[in-house]
Amino acid sequence: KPDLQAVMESVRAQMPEKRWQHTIGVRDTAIRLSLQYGADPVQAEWAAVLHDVAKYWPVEKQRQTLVDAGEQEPWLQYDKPLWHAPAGAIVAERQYSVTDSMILDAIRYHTSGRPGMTLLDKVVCLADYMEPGRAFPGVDRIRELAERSLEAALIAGFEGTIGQLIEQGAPIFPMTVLARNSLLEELD
Ligand code: DGI
Ligand code: FE
Ligand code: FE
Ligand code: FE
Repeated sequence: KPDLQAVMESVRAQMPEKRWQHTIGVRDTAIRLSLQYGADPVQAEWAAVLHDVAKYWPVEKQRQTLVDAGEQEPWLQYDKPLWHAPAGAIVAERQYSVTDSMILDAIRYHTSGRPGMTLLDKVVCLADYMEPGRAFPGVDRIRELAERSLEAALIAGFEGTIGQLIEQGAPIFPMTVLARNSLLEELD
């Protein structure tokens, strides 16, 4: 397995300090949620450290990464802020030698979500929404919901994102809608 400390230094060098602090917040939160809900904290830490590795790459490099990898999902037909997630999964595998498909998928779907999210997917995506550095309207409610239900908290997160996109007149990546529908079915 690759060395986490070395990967962290490399990831840190590819982003501004503020984004690195976000990454640390996601890592700490993802580990805590893992212990609370029974995910593997080691998988959560790896996914968290790498989740935004491609966030500050030029969008053209993000696009090229997806094209070169023969990505099947139509990410490129939707908003650019979606691209860094699958690009991050590709670089985690090819550049950082991560072979665990659970970790790679948690990175790949950390922005969009997906139907049938795994426990690890949920922990990483939710940690991304609620890490201590996040301050957007509704984040406190997400943190409250996270104390009793990963699914309810994530639904609130996606509903906030979808609401924002609608307000902006922006398209919604269909997988985000499917992710929310799937989480609704999981609620008791
Ligand atoms: O990378 P981060 O800022 O830590 O967080 P993220 O990966 O969740 O955010 C990416 C942005 O993508 C988020 O501000 C909303 C935007 N976005 C654009 N279109 C969509 C979308 N997010 C989702 N979930 N679905 C979309 O269709
Ligand atoms: Fe992200
Ligand atoms: Fe997110
Ligand atoms: Fe993030």
